[in-house]
Amino acid sequence: MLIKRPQDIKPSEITPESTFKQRRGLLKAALAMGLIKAAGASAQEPWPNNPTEGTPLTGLQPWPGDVNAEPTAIEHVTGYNNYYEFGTGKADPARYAHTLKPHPWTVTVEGEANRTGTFAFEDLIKGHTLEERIYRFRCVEAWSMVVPWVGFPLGDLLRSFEPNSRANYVQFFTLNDSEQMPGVRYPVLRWPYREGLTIAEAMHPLTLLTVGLYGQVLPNQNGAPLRLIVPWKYGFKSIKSIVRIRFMEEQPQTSWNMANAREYGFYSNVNPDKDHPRWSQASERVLGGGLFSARVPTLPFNGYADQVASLYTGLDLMANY
Ligand SMILES: Nc1nc2c(c(=O)[nH]1)N[C@H]1C(S)=C(S)[C@@H](COP(=O)(O)O)O[C@H]1N2
Ligand SMILES: [Mo]
Repeated sequence: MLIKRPQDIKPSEITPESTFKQRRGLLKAALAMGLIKAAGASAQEPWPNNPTEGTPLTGLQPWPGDVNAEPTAIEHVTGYNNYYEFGTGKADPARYAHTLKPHPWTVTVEGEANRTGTFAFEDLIKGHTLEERIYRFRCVEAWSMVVPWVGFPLGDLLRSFEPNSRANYVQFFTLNDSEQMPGVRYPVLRWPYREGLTIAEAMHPLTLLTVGLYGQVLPNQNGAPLRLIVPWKYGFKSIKSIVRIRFMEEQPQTSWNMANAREYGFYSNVNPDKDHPRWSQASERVLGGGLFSARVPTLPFNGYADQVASLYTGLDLMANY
């Protein structure tokens, strides 16, 4: 993966960050006063009709597990991206992803489950409570951000398809359309972009089916209209603009593993002890800290070890990276 310097980060004109902070402050105060419940009581308000870039999402529930750190400025979250379908430069997705058409959108569900078929995006999120979760997010290239994502646990959706006893893994595919995605004309990766999780990882309550950030619908460059966020794994496991979900008995192929198996394993858990063959994973650069942005030590499982380490009991994490 290419590494760009902070100067390449495009500043954005719109900065809804102050609005975010105000709203967040109100939510926290309301939580403290017992005016609202921490999770899941009220039903989600309808998904906005034909949302465009920046359309606000309302009725979001705060989440009690937020990382205790200041969120990264929105211009970094939406201006410094990896989305190779729109080019390999960090500024390319913000520049070119406007050609993606995230609405209308369908997702095809197939494989080892009782309920399969093609579903409209709106039907998939209907009835789920959207939460705002501030997660630590770490890229394999040793930079990190703190992002207020919006979504709900992927497992809540997957269970509705009634996976059968052979469903040991779940594979995900991104849209593959050269009309909308100029980058797929170049064989930098195996298209469609694909990723996989064990069924236990996919069902883990931290694994977020993500439809927004900073209280708005997902910008195209961040994977509209729906993507995964798997906070204890390197960013590349968090596949964008998903069109297909497949329940599988055998371990699925993933685009990065197919591109370079020595560098990118199936598990891809954040592990400061396991170097990438070309660089250390012991520390990370916190995005948004300016030219001399802080390097901080990387935490096992990106700080989520208490919640997820038990998924890997008995697995050699140096051999299974
Ligand atoms: N379809 C698709 N999904 C993708 C990628 C990609 O190139 N294509 N890049 C991955 C990588 S390497 C990272 S670090 C994250 C970046 O997410 P962000 O741009 O929202 O920060 O998306 C991941 N998901
Ligand atoms: Mo990444």
